[in-house]
Amino acid sequence: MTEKRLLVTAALPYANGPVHIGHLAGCYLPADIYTRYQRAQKRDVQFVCGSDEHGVPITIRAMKEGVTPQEVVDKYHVLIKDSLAQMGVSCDIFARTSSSVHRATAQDFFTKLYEKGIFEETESEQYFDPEKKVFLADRYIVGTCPVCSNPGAYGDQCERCGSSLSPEMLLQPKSALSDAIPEKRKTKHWYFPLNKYEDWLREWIVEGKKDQWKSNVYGQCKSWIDAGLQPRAMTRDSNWGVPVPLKDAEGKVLYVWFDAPIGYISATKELTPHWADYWQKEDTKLVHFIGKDNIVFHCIIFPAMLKAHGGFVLPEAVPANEFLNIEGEKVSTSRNWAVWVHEYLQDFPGEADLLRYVLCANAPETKDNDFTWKDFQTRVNSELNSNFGNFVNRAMVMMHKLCKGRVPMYHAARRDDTDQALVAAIQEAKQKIQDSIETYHFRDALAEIMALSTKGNKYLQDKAPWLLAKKLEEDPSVQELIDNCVQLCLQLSANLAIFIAPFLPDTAKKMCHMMKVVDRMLFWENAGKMDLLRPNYQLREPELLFRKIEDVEIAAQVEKLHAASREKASASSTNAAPAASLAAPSAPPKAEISFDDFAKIDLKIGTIQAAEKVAKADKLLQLKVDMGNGEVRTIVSGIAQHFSPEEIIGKQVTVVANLAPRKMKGIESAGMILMSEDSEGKLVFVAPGTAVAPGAEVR
Ligand code: B3M
Ligand code: ZN
Repeated sequence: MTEKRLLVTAALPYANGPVHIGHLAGCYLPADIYTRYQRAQKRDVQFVCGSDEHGVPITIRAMKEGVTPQEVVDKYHVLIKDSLAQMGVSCDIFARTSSSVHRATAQDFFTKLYEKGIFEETESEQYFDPEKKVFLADRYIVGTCPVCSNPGAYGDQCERCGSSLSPEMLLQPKSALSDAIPEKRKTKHWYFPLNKYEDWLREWIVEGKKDQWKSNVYGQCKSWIDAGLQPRAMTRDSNWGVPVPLKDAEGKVLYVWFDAPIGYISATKELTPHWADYWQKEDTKLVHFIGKDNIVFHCIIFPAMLKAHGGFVLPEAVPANEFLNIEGEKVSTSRNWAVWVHEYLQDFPGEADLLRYVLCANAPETKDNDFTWKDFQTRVNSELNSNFGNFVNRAMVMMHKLCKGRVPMYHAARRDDTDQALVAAIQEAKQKIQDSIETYHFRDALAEIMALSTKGNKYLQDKAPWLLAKKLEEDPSVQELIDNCVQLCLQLSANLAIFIAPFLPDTAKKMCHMMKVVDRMLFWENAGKMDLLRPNYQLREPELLFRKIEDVEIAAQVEKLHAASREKASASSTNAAPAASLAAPSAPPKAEISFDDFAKIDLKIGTIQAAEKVAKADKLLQLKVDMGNGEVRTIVSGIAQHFSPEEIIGKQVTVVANLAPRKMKGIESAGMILMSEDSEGKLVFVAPGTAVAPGAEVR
């Protein structure tokens, strides 16, 4: 292991909402474990993070809450910062991209690229709100989804059925700001020519990182590069963001993915006057912890920007995690299907370590994983309590009962194979744990620690000092055997404190308190030592490290999760109305129509005869629907992420039979299927209660 200077970053959370446990498992906990370990190794490490306070998500949230973007970011910056701090995420700075240091840093970066002639200036047509006189990001255009008829679909996506859309595809498109019909206008932007960095990226990543980066990260980068890179606009028309530092750029700001990663640099600047060492000296190891949805920005775009600028180090590792689902379903802020960190902390005050444990033991390091409250309970009760906590507690209790509350001496003359094996196991564990952490395999490292504690329990069981104690009267020298057992168990406990500290910092602290040792003992150089606690040293009374989680607590959490999502669904029963959505354009009931208007719609019941996935469209299914009288229609529906083709065959559905046909992915769709959502926000077909003949009219 090289003794390089280390700079650790964790993705800057958008300050448009609280953080959930998927965020923790995705990048904040791994970054924290890694950094705490590096600090214990006495390495020169800085861990920077902060809130990402620009971009469309923030302005949308502001609109929805009827406040200014600044008010939104002020609120969520504090909430996120507190949640992370209380979870023990020990970043050295939690900065914000609305700071003046950041603005200057991002502008300087842009100017440097501009002066080097890197950017291409391009005029293009973009949607414009003629009433508000602003350009509209795709997200700011709302209308009816052509796939599921959700009236609150966005110009880039329908959050009800998941279809990827473009503004042109929306029926009745409107500006989310004013209800005006958007027009196309010319606007100028500065493009970063990613295509010119393709060869360099190929060499640096495809050839250079093959065996170094995690396969999920490497694979994503490779397919991006193989698909060919395009110039990317690095500016936007908006009044929220870092202003573009050019004369003819009024009303333009830096693209949020241009400024956000520079946030790592500006955060380091705010943290230390030696910031440049961490960014510009070759012997710095830069590690970005992120979730998988941020891979391309951290592995391709930002490095290309750094390369174009010159003089910066590039990331040595980007250990991105996959996603954490909750109770078998994808986290959805729009459906409020999430476990919010600030709520966990309210419900489990002072118990950050329990969640840290479960999220690391079950971290989505190589694939998406599922968090369930039942698993939380099982792991806390049977792994933390019955294994780790139990071992430490028994060691302490034995010492108090059988060794007068003092650390006994070790009588080397009576060492046996079992003792030797335990000592060897501690040393082996140290090596494995450190190798795993250094290669970002935090689950493995944690499992190794738990395995060591299992060995401790087994050792104690085999030695059974409480049985030995019964023989003391006839043979007082048995005390030496008791002493040896308790000695080793206590040394193992001290070692466990060192090992667990990066993962469960509060627990390690408690252990230090019980063992009356100072935090300094937790330095990694002490791991593997068998003289951490001196003989005759008096220790405190043991206290339980963890408590058991009761069934009622779990039931309450599961109910809370469902209730929150039900509430969300009913608060927005007319559409999906996601948290990040625009309440105004979609929520109000539609204008009254005459019966004649209604009578124009030809609603019929159909039966799905066949269904198959549409190539290159992960959201679409192509259906053959029996419309009665021998008529079978092709209808394309954006439900592929909600239903498998097999499960819907034979289902009856309501079809808008006289909707003008539309082409989707080259397939002509003749009609639309009516959908609704159940109380949990799951998509369901609007269907007759009993089977009816296909072709039956809906009146
Ligand atoms: N704000 C996106 C996200 O939370 C983002 C990360 C920025 S890291 C520079 O997914
Ligand atoms: Zn839709």
